[in-house]
Amino acid sequence: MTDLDTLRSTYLARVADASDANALEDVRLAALGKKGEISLKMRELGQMSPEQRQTTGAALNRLRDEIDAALRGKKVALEDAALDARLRGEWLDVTLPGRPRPAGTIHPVSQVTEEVTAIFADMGFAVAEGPQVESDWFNFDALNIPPEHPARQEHDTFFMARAEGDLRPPHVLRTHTSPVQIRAMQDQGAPIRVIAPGRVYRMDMDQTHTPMFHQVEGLAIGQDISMANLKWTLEEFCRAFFEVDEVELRFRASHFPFTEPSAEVDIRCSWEGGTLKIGQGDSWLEILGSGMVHPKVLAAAGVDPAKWQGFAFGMGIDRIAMLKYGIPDLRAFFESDLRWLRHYGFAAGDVPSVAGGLSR
Ligand code: 2NL
Repeated sequence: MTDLDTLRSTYLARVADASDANALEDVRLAALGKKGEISLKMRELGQMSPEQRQTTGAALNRLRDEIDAALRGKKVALEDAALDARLRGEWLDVTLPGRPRPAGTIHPVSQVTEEVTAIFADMGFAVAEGPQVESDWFNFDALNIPPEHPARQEHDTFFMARAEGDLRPPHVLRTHTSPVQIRAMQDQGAPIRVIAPGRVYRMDMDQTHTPMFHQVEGLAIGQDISMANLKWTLEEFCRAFFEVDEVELRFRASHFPFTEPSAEVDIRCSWEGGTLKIGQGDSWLEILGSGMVHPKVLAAAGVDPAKWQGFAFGMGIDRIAMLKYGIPDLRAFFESDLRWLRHYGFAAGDVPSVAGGLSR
């Protein structure tokens, strides 16, 4: 093996072994740098005979080009490997969902409140809100509930504590959302169409009652609004809410201090196979109370009963949520059990609308 053959195999091996850019630069300097072995051999050409210089010079040029090509090739290979390593480190699976599913869910009470609001909004009812701590005038007197009425006794209503010596009547936790509608009539006058959903409080606690629950009341006052308008409005509501084509309602005469006449409303249903079906069957289910607003209530709210009349109704949101979504136990509604909330809760962003579907 000639001198040059040894140089070739030595440097090509060192190029192949270089593991990074610095090692490769060391190899380049050792071979092709100013004081590199190939460069030193080039310098020796000057002392050679012309024939020898020609053959050795050509061989040295070939060797220099060969090592130079190997160095360039290795440089590209090292850069490619470095880029591959970086891309592997920065790898992102773009097929994964961009946003994880939110951990929380919409409570059935919130969902049903939104559904009820969407249905009545479609029929021209605005939403009214008001305080949960009310004066006894707004909660009772304005609604024609007399001082001796059982609801006004100590053990049925939550009364707020008073300072000693304060002889004014105590405020109460509202027992219905009717006071919200009294305030709406005082503020806006007639004609008016509002619903008032919200929390209400009664001193009651058993299998089917919680001391706080949710109610939605509705009110429509005009010059000639009648029980017929009430019946159509409630039928329309039930069709939309229970998502059935036909419903049948039954009005039973009843009594409330704030309406005259008053009616409790049942909806036709069946319990076949243990599951509730609304719209057909041999059973009736009570779903709400209603009536024509009592003239004294209109007067208390600043609306002239000689000129205006209308209907009102009230129903339990928790109760209709249980009926629609097959939730068996009322008390679980307010226990904040995460498993219950995940099971009965609704996906955020499934905003109910009459056109787009209430509960999909
Ligand atoms: C029920 C019964 C009802 C009303 C609520 C009402 C409101 C005003 C005037 C007159 Cl401002 N009435 N609300 C009327 C009838 C029945 O609720 O069983 N609720 C769960």
